[in-house]
Amino acid sequence: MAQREWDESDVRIRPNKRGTRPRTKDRPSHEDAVVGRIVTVDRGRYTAIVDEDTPQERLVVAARARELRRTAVVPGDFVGLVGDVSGRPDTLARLVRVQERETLLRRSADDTDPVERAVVANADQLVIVVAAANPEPRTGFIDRALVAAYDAGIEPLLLVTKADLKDPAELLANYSLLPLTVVVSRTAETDDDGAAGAGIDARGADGASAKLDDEAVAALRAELDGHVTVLLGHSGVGKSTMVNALTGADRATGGVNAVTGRGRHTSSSALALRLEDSPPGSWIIDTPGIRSFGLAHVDPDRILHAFADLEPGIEGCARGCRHDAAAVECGLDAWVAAGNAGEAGPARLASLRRLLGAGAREEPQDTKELGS
Ligand SMILES: Nc1nc2c(ncn2[C@@H]2O[C@H](COP(=O)(O)OP(=O)(O)OP(=O)(O)O)[C@@H](O)[C@H]2O)c(=O)[nH]1
Ligand SMILES: [Mg+2]
Ligand SMILES: [Zn+2]
Repeated sequence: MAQREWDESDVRIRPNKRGTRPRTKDRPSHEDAVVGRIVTVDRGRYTAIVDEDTPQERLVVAARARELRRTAVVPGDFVGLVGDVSGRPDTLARLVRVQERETLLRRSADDTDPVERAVVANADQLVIVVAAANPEPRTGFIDRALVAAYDAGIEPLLLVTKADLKDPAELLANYSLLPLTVVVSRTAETDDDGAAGAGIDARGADGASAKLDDEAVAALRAELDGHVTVLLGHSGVGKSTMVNALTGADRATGGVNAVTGRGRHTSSSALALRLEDSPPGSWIIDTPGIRSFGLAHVDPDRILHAFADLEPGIEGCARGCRHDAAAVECGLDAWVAAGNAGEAGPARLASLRRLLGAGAREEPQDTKELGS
């Protein structure tokens, strides 16, 4: 098989008495490597787009070189590729380098798990996706995602789907004082013969993706030009449905289990898709549904930045105040009680304190790929 030729071990220059790992100075410089943008990762195979936006543009599938065994490579990464980079069927290139990242969106499995998982690299926008209903939205998830976005230097947006099922006004009241762009989406009005939109999870008559309201899709689309945007949310909230509407792609979409209220994890790996008719470099990345958003990797001092509506309230705090539930005379209590953070203030403060109480202090160790 052609694959055999490019076994990872061919990175090794010559047998090394002390083990199989090459000494640094023996490593090839790979100056001839071509650069590609990773669009998807699946079971150890890395698919990159090479010579993007040129007539030579192609997809190249690669295996990670042995020396990168412990390096996470995720969609959005720019990588160096050597070997057979023709992109012809059944060829396998070798991924020998990961370029320095502008941003890296990370999460941990839970707040005490020090192992970070890399989600996507080089995104400059994060669309936090929640459904108005089915599955029920959770402000805790949104707040965590906001923390992760700010921590990574990524601009967050909130997308509320399935507004045809429930008015999201109550949910959105929590975020009215944040400088946060919100897009609300729903299915298209059904015509009299009711082709689409039957049942709580709308499907096309052909069983394909729900037909979404054009205006809602256009509203999100307007935020995406010139950006690399990642969609993140629980399973079943409609990420892939939206990506299909934005790109004309045909990502599988699935239902939400009526008993558990959970999606079925229809998408199993992240996929970056180019936005046609947008400036070059405009990409949207669909990700598999995630259950939790652990923040073990985030310094607790940075959590407050995701609560811009509360942040001014710490002026009344004693020096060194941690603003957490154990803090005595934290200025935030008076600030919120005086109505400075609006009606949602008490809920927002409670959410902040949940995160401050949960934040692990341990140093993260390894970075794993999402889902591993
Ligand atoms: N009623 C209604 N249903 C929707 C809407 N958007 C998506 N759906 C339905 O919700 C279900 C789940 O959609 P998906 O796009 O597969 O959800 P996902 O977020 O990609 O899920 P995972 O891939 O598992 O993470 C599908 O049956 C969609 O047709 C909407 O605005 N309204
Ligand atoms: Mg999906
Ligand atoms: Zn305080």
